[in-house]
Amino acid sequence: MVRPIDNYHADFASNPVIEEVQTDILIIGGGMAACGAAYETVRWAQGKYKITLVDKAAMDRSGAVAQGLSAINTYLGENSPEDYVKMVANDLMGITRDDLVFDVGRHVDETVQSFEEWGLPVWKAPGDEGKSLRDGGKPVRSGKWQIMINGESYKVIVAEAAKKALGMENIIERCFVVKLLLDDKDENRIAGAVGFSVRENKIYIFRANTVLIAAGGAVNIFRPRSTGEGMGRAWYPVWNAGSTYAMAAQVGAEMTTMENRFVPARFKDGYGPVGAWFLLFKSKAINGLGEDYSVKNAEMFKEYPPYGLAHVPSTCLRNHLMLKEMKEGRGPIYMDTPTGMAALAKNMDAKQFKHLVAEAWEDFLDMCIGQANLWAGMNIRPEETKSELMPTEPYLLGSHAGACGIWVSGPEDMAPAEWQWGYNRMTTVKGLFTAGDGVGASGHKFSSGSFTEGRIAGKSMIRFARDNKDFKPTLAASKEQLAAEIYKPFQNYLDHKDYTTDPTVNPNIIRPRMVMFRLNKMMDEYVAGTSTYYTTSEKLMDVALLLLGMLKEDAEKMAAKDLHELLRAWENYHRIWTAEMHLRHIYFRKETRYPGFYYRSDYPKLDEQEWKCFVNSRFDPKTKEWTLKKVPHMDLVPKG
Ligand code: SFD
Ligand code: AMP
Repeated sequence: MVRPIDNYHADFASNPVIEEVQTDILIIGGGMAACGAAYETVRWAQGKYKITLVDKAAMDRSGAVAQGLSAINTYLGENSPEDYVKMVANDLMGITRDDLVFDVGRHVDETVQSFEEWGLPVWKAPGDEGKSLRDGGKPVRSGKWQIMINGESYKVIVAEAAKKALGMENIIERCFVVKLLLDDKDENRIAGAVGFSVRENKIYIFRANTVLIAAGGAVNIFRPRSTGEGMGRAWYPVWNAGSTYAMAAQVGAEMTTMENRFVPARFKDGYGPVGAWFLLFKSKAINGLGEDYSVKNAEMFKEYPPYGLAHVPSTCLRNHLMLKEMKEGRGPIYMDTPTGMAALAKNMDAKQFKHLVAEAWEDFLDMCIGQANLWAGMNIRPEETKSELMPTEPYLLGSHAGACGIWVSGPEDMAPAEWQWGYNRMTTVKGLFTAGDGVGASGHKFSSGSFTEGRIAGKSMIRFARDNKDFKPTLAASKEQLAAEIYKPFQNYLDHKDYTTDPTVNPNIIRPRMVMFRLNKMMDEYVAGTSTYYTTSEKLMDVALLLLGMLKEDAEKMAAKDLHELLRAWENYHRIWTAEMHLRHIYFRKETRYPGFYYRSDYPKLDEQEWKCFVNSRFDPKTKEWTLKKVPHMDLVPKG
């Protein structure tokens, strides 16, 4: 139970227990990538290194896979890694790192086969029931890359493997990591991190030789469509607040593709994913007049380069076609579930059809329970009633159909010299690694690819630890200084709480909820959120920069009355940093690279000549200044 600090002894804010943890390898996060890293580091450590994992929540149900999933979206099977590279490049409008994508592609199947061995039920083609993937069992494919699973307990199964590998004595759950620490003696060298318990009056100071930052993507940067009574519903996990991007940027890691975002088309209000409906249940999305707008508007694709000649147009362009209908008043957009299911039912008997209906519900019960609840509440039977679709608020992530993240060193056997500086998946900060949503310019990893990338990074970290075994981390700040910084929102509250009787109105302090609302509104209105149909311009972003500056100033006065609010305060600091990067990158890229995800009204076209390149940024921890630059793009796998 979270109690307000007034009920604690008065020195709660100034006198936390401080636990110092010395470790060789620190894994921040307990999601898919972190579990992969835990599993793999233990394999290569051979008992010689101490490995510690810290998660803000409980690993069994933390991160994006908390509710489970109904499909694994990256399983190559009969497809080649080269083909996978082309698909990813196509989907992300040509600007991806082929070396990183290829690396995931060549290893991902082994991961999925292990998941099955650990107990994850994978659907099998008729005749292959009972035959494992590793033994050549054919999965039920919903699409070229996707396979179906009974995945309600997906995360529990994956977390169990990681926990067994590491041992619970090396795992700290319910500790929110606030910031990374650089070494005091060696510039641009990671030395540790600090965090706080969300349950106890306790602060953790970690000293480490090498650190993996794998704390997922960023949600609630933009005003969500679900406000008021629906507040709290989102497609991506609300508890991932941009910690990966913010903490890495703060210590000077080079970031990439932060202008990218993911605006998923989802079942309206419940945020149910659409993939299985398009692919497995063969449904079509139609406009309010019943027209298949993907066919009707297909000419619009021709304006954009067919990068990888993939068999489906990119995700942002699919949105682009849908938005045209919405803007021109031909909404609402529907997923025509009855027609899709009726077509499938033609070759089915009554029992098989009942099974199909059960699977339709299970798709959501496995990964997005709120959507099934909404269906029940709205009297929707998918075999009889269409469901509305809607493009959601933007999310920042690097593992789904999005590519923002950190710039990392690539695999030794594939990355060109410019993309390689020693250790696979190491950021530009020595000893700091990342994976999953953290790695930029290489989306479409999904759950399986994120775990795989965690494994790749983990193996590399062991090599780094071995090569740097004499390193002794030195921290610049004292433990008391670090504790005071983390608990500052408590102090702000204690110092000013009695000034007014209304706890939400106080001229001296601001509550985390209000800060989030301000950020959400500003990003929505000026940085291409839903209220402008994802449109912005330099002039709008000038206002955003001004407002963000003021918000940052006020956020210094964020006040927390209990541990829960302290968590909310620090999530907001991470969100603000992430929002700033997103804004600065969109500002810098003077074109509309991702129509359907965002539009620059002052540069409405995609400009292949000037902008077929990465945009990278760096915050200098010493000067506190941002620099942005273009970085040449290279095709390592031919795309013609
Ligand atoms: O249907 C801190 N995803 C799907 N992947 C698939 O393979 N198939 C699907 O069907 C997918 N779909 C889907 C997906 C996600 C969601 C939410 C839905 C549907 C509803 C995507 C994958 O889940 C995603 O790509 C991976 O999980 C990404 O892995 P990773 O490791 O990068 O992120 P994470 O799993 O969210 O883990 C983050 C961890 O960090 C912790 N954390 N810990 C300490 N301190 C901090 N400051 C922290 N901040 C965060 C979190 O607790 C968590 O452990 S579908 O839409 O396509
Ligand atoms: P989603 O449910 O939208 O997250 O998508 C799940 C998977 O299906 C991802 O691999 C998507 O790229 C893919 N997908 C979603 N919609 C479509 C579509 N209309 N056509 C082809 N693939 C899709």
